[in-house]
Amino acid sequence: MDCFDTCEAIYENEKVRPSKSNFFTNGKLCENFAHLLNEKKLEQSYFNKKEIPLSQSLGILIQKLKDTNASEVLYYKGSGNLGIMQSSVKTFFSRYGAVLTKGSLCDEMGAFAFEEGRGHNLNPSIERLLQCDVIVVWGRNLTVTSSHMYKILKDKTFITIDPIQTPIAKKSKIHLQLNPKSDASLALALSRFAYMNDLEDEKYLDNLSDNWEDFIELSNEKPLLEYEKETGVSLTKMSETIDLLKDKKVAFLVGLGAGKYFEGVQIMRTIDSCAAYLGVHKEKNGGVWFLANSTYGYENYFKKEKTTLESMPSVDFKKYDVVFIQGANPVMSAPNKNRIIEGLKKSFVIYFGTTYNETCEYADLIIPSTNFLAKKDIRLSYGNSNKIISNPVIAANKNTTSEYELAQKLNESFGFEVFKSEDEIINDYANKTVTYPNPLVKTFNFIDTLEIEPLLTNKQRNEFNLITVKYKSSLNSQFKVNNFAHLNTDSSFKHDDKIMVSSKYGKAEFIVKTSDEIKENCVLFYSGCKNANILMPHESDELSNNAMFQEVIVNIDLS
Ligand SMILES: Nc1nc2c(c(=O)[nH]1)N[C@H]1C(S)=C(S)[C@@H](COP(=O)(O)OP(=O)(O)OC[C@H]3O[C@@H](n4cnc5c(=O)[nH]c(N)nc54)[C@H](O)[C@@H]3O)O[C@H]1N2
Ligand SMILES: Nc1nc2c(c(=O)[nH]1)N[C@H]1C(S)=C(S)[C@@H](COP(=O)(O)OP(=O)(O)OC[C@H]3O[C@@H](n4cnc5c(=O)[nH]c(N)nc54)[C@H](O)[C@@H]3O)O[C@H]1N2
Ligand SMILES: [Mo]
Repeated sequence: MDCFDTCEAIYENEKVRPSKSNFFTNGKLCENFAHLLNEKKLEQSYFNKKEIPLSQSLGILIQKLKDTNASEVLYYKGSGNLGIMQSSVKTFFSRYGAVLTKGSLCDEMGAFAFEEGRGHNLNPSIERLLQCDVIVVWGRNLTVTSSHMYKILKDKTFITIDPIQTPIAKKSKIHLQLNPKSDASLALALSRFAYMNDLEDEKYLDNLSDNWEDFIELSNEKPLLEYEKETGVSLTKMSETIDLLKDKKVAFLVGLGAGKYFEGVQIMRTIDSCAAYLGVHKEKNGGVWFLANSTYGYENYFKKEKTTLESMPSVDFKKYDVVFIQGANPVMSAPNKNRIIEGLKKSFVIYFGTTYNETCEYADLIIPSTNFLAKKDIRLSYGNSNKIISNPVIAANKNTTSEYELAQKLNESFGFEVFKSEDEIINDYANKTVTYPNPLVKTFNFIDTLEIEPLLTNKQRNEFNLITVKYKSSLNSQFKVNNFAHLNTDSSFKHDDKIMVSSKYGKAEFIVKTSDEIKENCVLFYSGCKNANILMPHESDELSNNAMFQEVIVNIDLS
């Protein structure tokens, strides 16, 4: 599945059990793993909503691709399954000449930012994390989205930076409950406090970078009180934070939260610069952990041919005659839901996945993918350096096909070179030992200019910042659907009120749930909320082709 921990299960006496030998899984699986096992699988092909045999659906697919100009075909892959073999289909479509996507609905702004700063987006080792005293959880819902990792770290001292009082914020020694989209200001202000407290190691910084002083100058451009106003965090709390970090081994666990905006890359770079300035990359210190590049150092068996690329969040389905969707549920997961549905209605949609999801409603052709229990794959991790081989433990349903089988069949049908055998590819990944640069961060390019438009400055009564986060009992749009809008208890709306929420992208009704955990100027929607994505912008961020789910102000009225 798509999460940090890459947990591992074993199959014994026809039962799936958590692996005890896996350091992260450590004998426990999360709720979502159980949901994955219990969900209703797609076991039949459909054409125009009518059941057809698999051979026929594959025949229709091949004919359709042969009859269509490749540049009128869009291949759209989601992250329903992050196994390496899943990309085989993408390689086929690139050879065929289809349009592919670039960027992501997820983490590209961070990857882009970290590469600008230190030349790569790699996580330090787990050993380095374990030796840290203080963990700064920056825009990351740690207990929910990395529940295994949290269990390993639970006795550490935490500092959480999040507009929401998340479970990890409650367990933290300090919670900086900042205003949404004010993270760059907070990162600058914290750096400034570190500077004023002589925390910096000049000799180390001179070695690391030739522009660290420009970063400190940048942090000096505004009076501290300005930072307090922008972030909503008191200077006393900022100063306490720096006191707590002093002479400690520090890890920054950074999530998506701070970066879901137009200037997401600049914001993430400022956070990364703050961490570097504090010296977390020093030899005996911690580092910065994000959703790292998991394929670093491996041979890429599924290279893509050069072809046209469209930005993932803003891709317009209606521009294409044929849209092939694999392992994704754009009707629920992509921003500007109404636009997505309009687009799907106007093109020939082929859906290739394991379940009948909301996107299937708009599919002309549905091809069922083999369940993970019945296909071979290998999963690398963006959260740690684990690699897990997934062996088939049950027989595949005869009406389904795996990604690798489909890609090979398409290669053959179009006269393209077939791939090496699954075993050969997977064994190569399994046997390869990857070595990371040492030290991991040798040089650092600090951010030295910033241009960020604040979002909600003069809040009107019914205006709110939109926050959207992951949910404990679902994986993005999978497993559990709801239609709740979460507001602060003191907002003018009451628990169970029916409200109309609108933005410049659309409007929809929701049921209110209130709690003290939500910041007063925010409305929160969990991923998997039925109508939330109606409200969100489909435009790409400034630099990285990433979605910017939270770059929007919404209005709320009773409905
Ligand atoms: N149970 C579960 N686990 C998952 C997933 C799931 O759906 N369910 N999804 C997986 C996927 S695809 C991903 S990408 C990862 C993501 O993992 P996370 O990055 O942990 O996921 P988010 O839920 O996006 O959490 C972002 C956090 O940022 C906070 N936040 C929102 N706006 C701001 C802001 O302006 N500034 C700051 N500092 N914080 C802000 C939110 O309140 C939230 O706590 O999780 C993975 N793990
Ligand atoms: N409102 C809101 N929207 C969000 C987010 C949010 O926090 N809030 N988070 C964003 C993020 S970080 C991400 S990563 C995206 C994720 O968005 P998507 O990539 O669309 O992922 P899912 O919604 O999990 O849907 C994945 C689909 O893949 C299918 N699938 C599962 N396993 C397999 C398999 O083995 N093979 C094939 N072919 N299909 C399979 C499942 O049936 C499932 O319906 O959503 C984004 N959208
Ligand atoms: Mo994601």
